This record gives sequence, structure tokens and C-alpha cells, in this order.
Amino acid sequence: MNELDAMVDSARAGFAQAATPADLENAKAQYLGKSGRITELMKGMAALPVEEKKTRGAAINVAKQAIEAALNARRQALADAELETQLKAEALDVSLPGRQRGPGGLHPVSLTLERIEAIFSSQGFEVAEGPEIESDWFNFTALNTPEDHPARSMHDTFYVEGGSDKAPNLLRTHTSPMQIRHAVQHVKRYRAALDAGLPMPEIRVIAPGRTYRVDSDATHSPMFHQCEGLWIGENVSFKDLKVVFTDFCRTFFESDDLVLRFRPSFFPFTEPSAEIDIQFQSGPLAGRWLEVAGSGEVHPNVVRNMGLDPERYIGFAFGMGPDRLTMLRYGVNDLRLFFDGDIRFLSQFR
Ligand code: 2NL
Repeated sequence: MNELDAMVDSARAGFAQAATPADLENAKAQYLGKSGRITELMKGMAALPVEEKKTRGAAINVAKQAIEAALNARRQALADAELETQLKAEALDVSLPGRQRGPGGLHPVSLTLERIEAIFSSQGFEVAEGPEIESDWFNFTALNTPEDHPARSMHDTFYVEGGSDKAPNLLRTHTSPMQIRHAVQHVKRYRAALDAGLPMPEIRVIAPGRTYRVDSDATHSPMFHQCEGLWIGENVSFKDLKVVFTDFCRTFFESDDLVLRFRPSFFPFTEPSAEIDIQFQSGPLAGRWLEVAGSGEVHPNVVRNMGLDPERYIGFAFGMGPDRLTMLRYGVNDLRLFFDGDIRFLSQFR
């Protein structure tokens, strides 16, 4: 093998070893650069006789073209490899399914609250919503709950720092405090009429919302919902409670033959008091008595705390649990499903 062919071979080997474009440009300089071997060979020709110059020059040119061709081929190969790597790194799996963005929907308990509000609104009740952090006065004292009542203990109620009407310090254990607030506002608005002995428009209100107790198992959640109702006037009786609540239950459960039972009970804020049970005549729950609410005639002390004369104003109140009503309506057997936030459960109510 002559010296020129050997040089072309070593250039090819050098280019093949270059792993990056920068390596390749260094390898190129050894042959085609200013002091590269081809350039040196060209310079060396000056000393040759004229007839040899021709053949020698042609031979060097053939070698130079072969090296340039090898260089270009290697440049292309490195560029192809680089592109290949980049494409692999940026590859998208277009066969992956897209992320679903299904239609949203209301939580089943929200659906129940909306339903309760619609039914009582149609019976002339206002809807009152208010603070979940309450004062001892609105949550307990105004509701005739004695200082030593177990509900007021740390075991039963969540307390936070503070402790006055200006610095409320407990998580309300029922929505009754909101009804007291509503009643007090109502009475204030009609104070002049009341003082003049004129009749006051009746208080007819429901208070739905979140409530809190230190309690947690399959049927109790530390946060749960309540909806209470209050109707105060000059002539509001237990008979009105029966009419209002029977109508509510039959509309809510879409069951005209549903039967109610009022069972004597006790609450500090009502006297007399009654638990309300319902019985379906058909369907999966037929025949069983199911407790759905507590109720009673508002205690005279509570009427007084609203700013009214209990000798003249009288009425009833009730309290029910929308979580339990939702379980009964949809046949859900574990209360915790409502608060786990599992989309597989919740999407069934869309
Ligand atoms: C229950 C019992 C009840 C009330 C709530 C009430 C509210 C005012 C005045 C008097 Cl402002 N009473 N609320 C009365 C009786 C029972 O709830 O078992 N609830 C789930």
C-alpha cells in the first residue's frame, strides 16, 4: 500500500473514532488543516521536477477528495445520531388515552340540602345561613342548655381560643344558634310594632349547614350537617308542626302514603319534645320505623332570649340530619362515604 492510501485509511479510522462533532473537527485538522498532512504534502511538491509535479499533484488530490468524502460521511452520521437521540428523548406516546374531564356535579348531601330548602321555601320559610364558629351564648345559653350539661364539655364540643360573643370560640354543635340570630334580628326589625302592641310577622325560618361534635365512627362524623326549622307566631301549635313536617317528608321522599310517629322525648330548648319517626309503606325500607328528626314546642326561656314575650309568642322547632336523609333516600349504608371524596362514589349522583 502506498503512503497516500495509508494516510486515507488512517484518516477514515480517525474520523470513525470521533464520537462528537468537536472530536471530528480536531481529527479533520490533522489532515486538512493549515499544518495538516495534505497541506504539508502540497508544500513538499515545490521541490519536485515539473513532470513529477503533475502525477504527484493528481495523486494527492485523489487522496484529499477521499479524506473529504470520509469527513462529510462521518459528519452526516454524527448529525443523524444526534437527531435520533433528541427524537427519542422528546418522544410522545400518542397512543396514551387523554385525561378525562367529565362534567361536574353537586355532592349528594348538597343535593339533599337544596331539596330541603326548596320544599320549605314553598311553605313560606326563609333560609338563614351563618357562622360555624359560635359563642357559648348562641350555641348553649340562649338555648336553655344548663352550665353543667354534658354537651358543653370538652369531650363533646370542639373549642378554640377566645370565648365571648365578640370572640366566638366553639364549633357550633347544631344550627340552632343561627335561628336565634335570625329571630333576634327579626324581632329588632319589628321592635316598634311590638312595643305598640301591634302584631309581628311570624318567624318562619330554616337553618341548614355544617355542624361539629367530638364523635367519629361508621354512623358519626366529627363534621356533619344539620337543618333546623323554627316557626314562631301568636297561634302556632304542635298541629302546625305535624302538618309542616308530614308534608315535608312526603315531598322529600316522594311517597304520599308515608306515615309519621311523634314519640315523647327531651331537649333542653323545647317543652314538650318529640322524636319524629317515619315509616314507608312500600319499597326496600317498608314497615320499619326510622328516626329522622327531633322536635318540640320552643321553651319559654328560649322565646324570651329571642326578645319575645313567651305569654304571647309560641311556636315549634325541629332539627334533622341531612346526611342521614341522604343515606335513606339513596340507600347508602356508610356515612363516611360522603366525606372520603372518592370520585367513584360521588360520580354516581351526577
Ligand atoms: C335533633 C334534635 C332539635 C331543635 C332541634 C330548636 C331551635 C331553636 C329553639 C328550639 Cl332556635 N329548638 N331546635 C328543637 C328540637 C330538636 O333537634 O335530634 N336533631 C338532629
